[in-house]
Amino acid sequence: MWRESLEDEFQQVSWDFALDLVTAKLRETIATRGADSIGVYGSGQLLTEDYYTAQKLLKGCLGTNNFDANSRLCMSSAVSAYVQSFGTDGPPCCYDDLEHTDCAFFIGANAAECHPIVFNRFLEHKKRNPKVKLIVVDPRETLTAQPADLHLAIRPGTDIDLLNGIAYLLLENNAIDRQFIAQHTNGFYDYELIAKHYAPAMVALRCGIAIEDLQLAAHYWAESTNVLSLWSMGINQSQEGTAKARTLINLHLMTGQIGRAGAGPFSLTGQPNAMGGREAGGLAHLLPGYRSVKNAEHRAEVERLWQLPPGRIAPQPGLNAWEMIEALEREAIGVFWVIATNPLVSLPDLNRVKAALRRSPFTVYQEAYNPTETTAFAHLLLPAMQWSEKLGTMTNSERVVTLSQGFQTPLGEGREDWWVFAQVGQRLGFVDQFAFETVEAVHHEFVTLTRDRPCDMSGITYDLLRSHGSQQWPYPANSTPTRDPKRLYTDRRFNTPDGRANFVALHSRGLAEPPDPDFPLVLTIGRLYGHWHTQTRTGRTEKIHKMHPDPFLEIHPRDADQLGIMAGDVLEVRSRRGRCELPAKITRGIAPGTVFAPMHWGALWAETAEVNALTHPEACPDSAQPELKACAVAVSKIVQPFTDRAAIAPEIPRSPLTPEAIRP
Ligand SMILES: Nc1nc2c(c(=O)[nH]1)N[C@H]1C(S)=C(S)[C@@H](COP(=O)(O)OP(=O)(O)OC[C@H]3O[C@@H](n4cnc5c(=O)[nH]c(N)nc54)[C@H](O)[C@@H]3O)O[C@H]1N2
Ligand SMILES: Nc1nc2c(c(=O)[nH]1)N[C@H]1C(S)=C(S)[C@@H](COP(=O)(O)OP(=O)(O)OC[C@H]3O[C@@H](n4cnc5c(=O)[nH]c(N)nc54)[C@H](O)[C@@H]3O)O[C@H]1N2
Ligand SMILES: [Mo]
Repeated sequence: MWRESLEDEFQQVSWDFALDLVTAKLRETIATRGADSIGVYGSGQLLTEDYYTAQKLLKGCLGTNNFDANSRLCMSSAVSAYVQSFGTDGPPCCYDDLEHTDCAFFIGANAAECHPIVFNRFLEHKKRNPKVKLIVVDPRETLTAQPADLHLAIRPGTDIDLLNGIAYLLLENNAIDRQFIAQHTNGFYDYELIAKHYAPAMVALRCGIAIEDLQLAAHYWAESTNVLSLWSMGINQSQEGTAKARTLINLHLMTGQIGRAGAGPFSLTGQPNAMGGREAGGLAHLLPGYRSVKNAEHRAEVERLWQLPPGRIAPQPGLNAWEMIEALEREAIGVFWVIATNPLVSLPDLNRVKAALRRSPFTVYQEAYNPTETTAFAHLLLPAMQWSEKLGTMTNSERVVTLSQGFQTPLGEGREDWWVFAQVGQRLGFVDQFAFETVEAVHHEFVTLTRDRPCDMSGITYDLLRSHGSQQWPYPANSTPTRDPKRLYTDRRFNTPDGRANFVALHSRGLAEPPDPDFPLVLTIGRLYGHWHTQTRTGRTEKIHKMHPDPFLEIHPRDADQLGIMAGDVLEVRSRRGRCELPAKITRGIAPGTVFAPMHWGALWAETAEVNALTHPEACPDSAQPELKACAVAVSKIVQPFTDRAAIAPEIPRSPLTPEAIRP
């Protein structure tokens, strides 16, 4: 569907018309402003083949690295931490480790709700082996924290204090692996100097926890043969996301807890194919096969394999997700192309995002559903098939590649995302580069580019996956299929030039926007068991709607008392950037001074409950991942419970509000 301007109604057009229009708009903007005036914003929900085809089109044929993905908001800090500590990306652990560990250290991860299969597998192991410990580090008493032996309800943003505090105690008790440190790492001396500043009393005070609990955490680390730490957004979504993850990796390096069953730092990825996106080069600084756009050899290899002239791939990283918004503000973008993500709910500082998108001369939105909050800001809507309707591969957190085989008849005129990129590529004149007849041909070409790379999967074919099931990389040509998972770094050689892993020596910087007298509370935002992100997929399901009918704000009774708030009161939540309205849920399950809201209710699903209207885009300098987990807010009551609430927050709808709700 297409419309000339955001004020017009959409009219239905043919695929031919739509593809010609995209091609013409791309040509026009390249001719007038250069290829860097194109911005493509994709998603960890694309299949690897979709991702790969887009990289070839943008980074190869068109010569702009302006392809970024919502994975920037999700796991880019984990990527940069692995790269800096170990030399390359790639979680070193495997899911079997859940059954070999003596101590699981979940930090900034509510796996009971967000990775329930992982979590239940660990809980079964713990039930069978009651000595196995569970430590959970989270400002909230989540479903993950409830069965824990130790829950450290730290203040948001104090993870590095806590981790350095644990390091202090491990050093003091000589519970470190000096031989491992000496033979396999660099930089320990500097880290030791830093850690010595983190005496227990100071750490406990900063984190808002008891000294005994800190000591117990260090004791569990010290006494366990195998410690497995599992982290997710409470670590990554921070202005010091990379530093947090690296400091966690420090603990594994100083105790030698890596490269064997049941031990290691395991980043839990969020989206189904976030890992495949990394392998295919789906961030603005990456190229396929765990390569970097900054590396001249990598660029030359990829140019050769893509049959492009030397120098075609630009040596500088492209615009990341937030930089694309800033470029739209400057009117430096001619074509903005959004695929498989709903940025009008999920990006920070939504009011700014909305204003930026109003300035976009041509926004293409390639989506499986209509409407979403983002359709209101698009000129062209391209209907996409989703995973259940199409064929292609995905990789999970333990590096296992699965062939996802569609099982539903595709709806309407939806098409595969890779097909759209290939069509546009051909229309732009790259006929040979996009001569793929099938998705299998795309896959075959992609795996060729992984040969001799850390994520080598050049031996993986669709036939292999069909006949032997999912396979784990590295899987070079002529490998033998197996269901036994492999760990990385079992030989204790890392992917750095000297084979040693790197410590980092960093002090805690805390939150980008700490609370102050005007905005005295820290808002953190996360997920609920039943909903998937922006509800496009879960909001229309009656059972899920019953499970989580309304958005809410969790607040501690102490804070509620001070503000005269009762359960069910409708609250105004304000930050420096915006406001929203949420019913109060009073609970001791959240640390005083912190409030929590779920991320799932965009403008289509509830009135005035957009929590990302409050958040800010301050990001980690290494990963550019924004601090979506914390901003300073003020909370006040606007309506008594249930009295004239309907006037302010009308019935929460079961189906989306009318598109009027999201008129740009
Ligand atoms: N049901 C469900 N499951 C999902 C998803 C979904 O939408 N719904 N989405 C998937 C995706 S893409 C992702 S990325 C993952 C996310 O999975 P998780 O990261 O586990 O989920 P979140 O709820 O975003 O955040 C986890 C926890 O971080 C805590 N936290 C906040 N600030 C801090 C802090 O400063 N330090 C620490 N240590 N913790 C903090 C929050 O209280 C929260 O409980 O889930 C995946 N799985
Ligand atoms: N404050 C705050 N903000 C957050 C987070 C947070 O914890 N706090 N979490 C961040 C994280 S980790 C993430 S991952 C994002 C998620 O945020 P989004 O990516 O915006 O969330 P989704 O609702 O998963 O959007 C994916 C869209 O892709 C469509 N889709 C599904 N499959 C396909 C396909 O195959 N092709 C195409 N073209 N479309 C498809 C779906 O219909 C859906 O509309 O939110 C981020 N924003
Ligand atoms: Mo995510």
